Formats: sequence, structure tokens, C-alpha cells
Amino acid sequence: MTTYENILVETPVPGVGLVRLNRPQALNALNGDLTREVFEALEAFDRDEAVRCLVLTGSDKAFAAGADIKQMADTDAVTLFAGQDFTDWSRLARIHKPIIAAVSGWALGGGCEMAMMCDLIVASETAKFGQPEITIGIMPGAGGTQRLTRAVGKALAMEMCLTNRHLSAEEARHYGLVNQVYPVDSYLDEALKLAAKIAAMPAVAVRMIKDAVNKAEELSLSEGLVFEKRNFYLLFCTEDKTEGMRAFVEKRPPEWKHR
Ligand code: DAK
Repeated sequence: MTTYENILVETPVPGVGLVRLNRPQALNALNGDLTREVFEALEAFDRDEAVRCLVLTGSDKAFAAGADIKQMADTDAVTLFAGQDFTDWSRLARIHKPIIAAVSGWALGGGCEMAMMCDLIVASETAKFGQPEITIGIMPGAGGTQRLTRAVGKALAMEMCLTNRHLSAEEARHYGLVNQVYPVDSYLDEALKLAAKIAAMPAVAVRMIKDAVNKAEELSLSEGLVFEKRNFYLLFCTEDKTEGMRAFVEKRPPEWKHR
């Protein structure tokens, strides 16, 4: 397995890949190197057939306190526009396997945006979500104004981005940003359990569902329904469709081939 400097990577449960941000001295502030390593590790798990669900986490104290302000302080617009590791966050959106963000402590700015780019969020009771960019003279740049608004609605997203209002874990769950909230000593285990549950599902169907649900955020209803139908029909070509339906009829558990 590749070794990284700013993240830890393991497969703690069969079928589940875990990527842990590990820059504790800076509350996991996302500098270029850390961000590139996260994308590389997720992409490597995405290519690995033995892994079917991913978990992205930080420390109990901080998922990530945002992009590295010390690095951004010396960056100009042309450098950002030219694109480098820091700016190509679309790599995260292109991961095919489901990603669960296991969030504890600070999830601010780019940290909140990174969690929202994942497919599900399991939070600890100490999680705090916010978009504080305005306090340093900028604004969200990795989806904060768009994904947060879709998740929690315009009024609250506006308040969070304009005034740096934070959401507690329980508020985030209430507004639909977070799936589940647990005590700090169990949120990661619960995220891994959820990941194992998804990893035990037929992988091609999992991929088609992730694909279709994400499209619901971008397409009109009629376009989305066409997209869904296409993925639905495609699953009728899979061995797992044959096995799943046969197992139901024969009253036994299915044995997925993930094909
Ligand atoms: N960057 C760099 N260092 C950070 C940091 C950050 N975002 N957050 C914390 N640190 C460092 C602190 O400087 C401190 O380091 P030392 O001074 O000890 O060397 C250490 O972490 C501990 O932090 P504090 O001493 O401040 O700890 P506290 O518990 O007192 O406060 C805090 C915790 C999270 C409230 C505070 O650290 C804080 O306000 N941090 C900054 C939060 C913030 O403003 N985040 C938003 C940054 S802007 C894009 C992609 C991403 C982005 C934009 C575009 N594209 C793809 C285009 C994202 C932008 C952002 O995230």
C-alpha cells in the first residue's frame, strides 16, 4: 500500500476503505499536499475491487478546519485559476463508490464542503459545521454556497455563509445535512458499520444508485427519471440481478458476485 505523509489509510473492515486526515497540529487544515493525498487514496480504493464503500474521517477534535489559510495567504487568483492540487476538487465528485464522511469536531469551510461532497455523513455529538470564509474576506469556493443551500435550504445557508453561524451535529441532522449522530467514542465505529452494510450490497447496483441519486441534484425531474430508468434497465444485465431474484424465489440469502 502507498505511504502518505498527511493521511492514514487502512481497510479496517472487509470491503471498507478508510482514509483518515492526519495533520493534527493544524486541525487537519487542507493544504495542497493533504488534499492531493486524500484524492489519490480515494481513487486507489475506487479502483480496488475488494473495496466497495469508503469512509473519510479526521480526528475526534477536527474533521478539517478548512483550507490552509497560511498557504492561501500567499496564493493569487491566477495561480488558483491555473489549477493545481488545491483546486481540482472535482476528483472527489468523480469517485464511483459511496463515501461516508465520519465527522467529529470542526468541519469548517473546505472541511464542511469536503464532508458535503461525500454521500452520507455520520457525525459525533461534538461536530460543528460552518462556512467561515467571510471572516477572512472570501467566500466558499468548493461548493459551500451550492451544496449547503440544497441540503439545508436558502435561509439557513445564507445565514451560515454571511454570519459564520455554525450548526451543531443535532441541528445538522435536523436540517438533513447529517444522517446519524453518535457519541464521540462510537461515531467512527458506527460509520464503519454503515459502510460494511453498504459494502455487503451488490456493487453494481450500489454504483448505479449513487449515480442516480446524485443526478437528482442537477437534473429536472423528467431528465432525472430518464436517467434513473437507464440505470434501472442496465442492472437487468447483471449476474447479481439474476442471483438476487433467484435467491428471493428460493427463500435463501443471495450470494453477490458484484458483477
Ligand atoms: N488553516 C491553517 N491553519 C489552521 C487552520 C486553517 N484553516 N485552522 C486552524 N489552524 C491552525 C492554527 O493556526 C493553529 O496553529 P498554530 O498557531 O498552533 O501553529 C492550530 O491550527 C490550532 O488552531 P487554533 O489555535 O486556532 O485552535 P482553536 O481551538 O482556538 O480554534 C478554530 C479552532 C477551528 C475555530 C480556528 O482554528 C479557526 O477559526 N480556524 C480557521 C477556520 C476557517 O476560517 N476555515 C475556512 C478557511 S477558507 C476551493 C477549495 C477549498 C476552499 C476554497 C476553494 N477550491 C477547490 C477552489 C476552502 C476554503 C476555506 O476553507
